[in-house]
Amino acid sequence: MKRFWVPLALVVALTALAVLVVAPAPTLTVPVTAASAAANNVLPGDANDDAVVDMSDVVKEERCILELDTDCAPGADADADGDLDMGDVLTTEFIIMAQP
Ligand SMILES: [Ca+2]
Ligand SMILES: [Ca+2]
Repeated sequence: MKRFWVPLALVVALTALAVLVVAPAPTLTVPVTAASAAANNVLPGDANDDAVVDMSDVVKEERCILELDTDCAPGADADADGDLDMGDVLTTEFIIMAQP
């Protein structure tokens, strides 16, 4: 019986891996109605508009992406591409990690 389950488990694992590798990643993009951060000379990543980029901005961006908040500052568009998505969250985290 074990001879049957081991190859079956291997096939299931490889199929799941193939689905993860081949399938395109879902995208979640929420347009930002305010102009991008670069256009307004605002602090990139400052989603809550307190003139500091910290983890509260990451939380704010995530809440705006999930439409739990609607008052994200233009700095939420941290990568200045005109929309708010997980790329901005990552960019904000990179900004935070680059701070001394
Ligand atoms: Ca902030
Ligand atoms: Ca963006």
